[in-house]
Amino acid sequence: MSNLKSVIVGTAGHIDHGKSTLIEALTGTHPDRLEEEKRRGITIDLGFAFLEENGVRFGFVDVPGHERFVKNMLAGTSGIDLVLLVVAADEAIKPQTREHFDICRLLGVARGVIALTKSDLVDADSLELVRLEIEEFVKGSFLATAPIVPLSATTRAGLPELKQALVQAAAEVPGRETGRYFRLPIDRSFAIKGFGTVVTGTLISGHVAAGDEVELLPEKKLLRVRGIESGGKSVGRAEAGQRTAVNLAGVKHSAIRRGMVLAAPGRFRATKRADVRLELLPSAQKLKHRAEVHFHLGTTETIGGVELHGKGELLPGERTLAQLRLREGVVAAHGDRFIIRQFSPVVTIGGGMVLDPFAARATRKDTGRIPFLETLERGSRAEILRAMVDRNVLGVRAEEIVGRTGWHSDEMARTVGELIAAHAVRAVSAEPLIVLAEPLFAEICAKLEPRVERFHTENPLSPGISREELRRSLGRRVRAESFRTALEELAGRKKLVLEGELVKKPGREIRLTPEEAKAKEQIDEAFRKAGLAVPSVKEVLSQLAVETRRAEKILQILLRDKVLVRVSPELVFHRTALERLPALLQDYKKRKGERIGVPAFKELTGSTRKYAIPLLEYLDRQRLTRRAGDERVIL
Ligand SMILES: Nc1nc2c(ncn2[C@@H]2O[C@H](COP(=O)(O)OP(=O)(O)OP(=O)(O)O)[C@@H](O)[C@H]2O)c(=O)[nH]1
Ligand SMILES: [Mg+2]
Repeated sequence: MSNLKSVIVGTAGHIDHGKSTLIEALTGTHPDRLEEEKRRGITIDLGFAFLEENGVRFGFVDVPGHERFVKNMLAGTSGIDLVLLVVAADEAIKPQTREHFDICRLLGVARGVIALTKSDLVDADSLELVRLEIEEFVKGSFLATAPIVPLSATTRAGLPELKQALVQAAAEVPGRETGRYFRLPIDRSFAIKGFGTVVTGTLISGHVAAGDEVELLPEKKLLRVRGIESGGKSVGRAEAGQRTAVNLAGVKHSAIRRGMVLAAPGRFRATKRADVRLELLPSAQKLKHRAEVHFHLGTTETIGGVELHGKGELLPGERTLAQLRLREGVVAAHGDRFIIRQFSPVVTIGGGMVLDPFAARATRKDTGRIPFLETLERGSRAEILRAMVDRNVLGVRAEEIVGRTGWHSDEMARTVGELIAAHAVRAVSAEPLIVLAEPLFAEICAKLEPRVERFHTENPLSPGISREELRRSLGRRVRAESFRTALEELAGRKKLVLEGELVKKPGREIRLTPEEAKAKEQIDEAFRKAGLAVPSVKEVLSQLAVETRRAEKILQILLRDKVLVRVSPELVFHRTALERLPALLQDYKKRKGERIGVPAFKELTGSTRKYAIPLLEYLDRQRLTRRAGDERVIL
């Protein structure tokens, strides 16, 4: 069973041309399920049937031909591998033959088989005429070389030939992306007695297994997979390219609708603004900038406004890059195909491919958008990543790369690795991974060095600039991670030295002039001599021969070197004075017990109240004492 190739075939064609009858003739299952369908003899909603033939497991999606149900047809056609275009010999090509054909082409269906049904109703000459008409119709298209098989579901003539043509076309269907993240656009939700909720759809990427946790979008609800069926059989796991029924725990079937998506948790999210490649059908009327349209993607539909990039209007048959503003959030990934239909009257007018599912608002100033989108459309993975990174001065997070490209995180990591090795990007953070374009990174480095240099020139008495101040000088358009990495880079290249919170140029020593050196000694001396009865800072500085600003810098140096210690905003003590305190306290504790009040402390240290309180608070902070009411406990 596992070596069967799964291929999804969607029918297409005008109403009453014999699509459902043909599916029944091929598979034994009549795809029409609804009471109303049986009564009216037409298909209204999607029908499903399966066939195993020559090593291929065909999953058929039968669509309605009625023009009023094209939106159901759209939900069924996205995700098919092959189209079975049905043309009745007695009617030939009709409006929905054309519309369905256009839809298949716009959705990127690459191949198919053409069934010329009801051949029992016409003579050989008429049959030949219709065949010519069809050949003319598909000329130059994806169906140009598709076999045209005349048949009759009534007499069963031509059915073996059709099966053979399907098997042959199936052999050419390439394998799907099973390595990407799981995504299943839902086309039905119902309940089965004893099983609970079941949803079905065409699995378009990745795989899903019983026991998996999946996310229902756009609801963002986590659910557990109880079981899986594919092709009408219970299976442990289903892969991209298979019709899949998922039995879900923890949700009512009525809470799930066509258009919702089951996906790998956290990997997809809904978007309301996407940049796309858009193509207008030759049969459509011209499309104006900002026109409203019906938008269909996967099994979902909503209304959207079309903003043409750099154009006032789009002429029939033309292509352009555009931005779609969607009324409701839609789960979309790079490369997804979509269809647009005219607002009113509702007819298919075009479609295209999603390039950037999380586009920024379109602005006139953004001249880089068009080349960027062209790269997204045609570029290699490395080119795409590079273009994304180049457009973002802040750098790009791994999560964003995966979200905008639809790549698996392994593919993303490999591509990032290639670009790092090629020195095109720089990882400024590993966890979470954030990459920045190398030229932008180099620019940050280039700004930092002269900034530090200038700081030294302007502040000769300061040992270095604080990281915080240096960071601020770069402005807000630099991430903290980029700044940190740039500092490390420059430190590694020995261009800068990092010392705790300070950044300086290497070999940069504070060079004091003789007067400054003298002043430094004087300050040191003044505080040392004072012991615990310290003078005010102002008083000391005012007695120096150097100007106040420089005197303050010298004080800073003494504080930084911990010769002096700031105990309160106003009070500075010499280290040697403070170093005496623990011994004094311990001695007191031995003599008088562990509690000491403010008066006793004043007496012990020979200080006044003005000093005693800040000193005690300092000692509390140093955990040498602990406050207990009005007293302190010596620790
Ligand atoms: N004589 C003859 N009649 C056919 C053949 N195939 C289908 N029919 C008849 O054509 C009518 C329409 O067939 P359907 O299979 O319902 O057509 P359909 O394309 O599915 O129609 P919609 O789903 O409504 O678009 C039915 O009455 C069929 O019995 C055929 O090969 N020969
Ligand atoms: Mg039908």
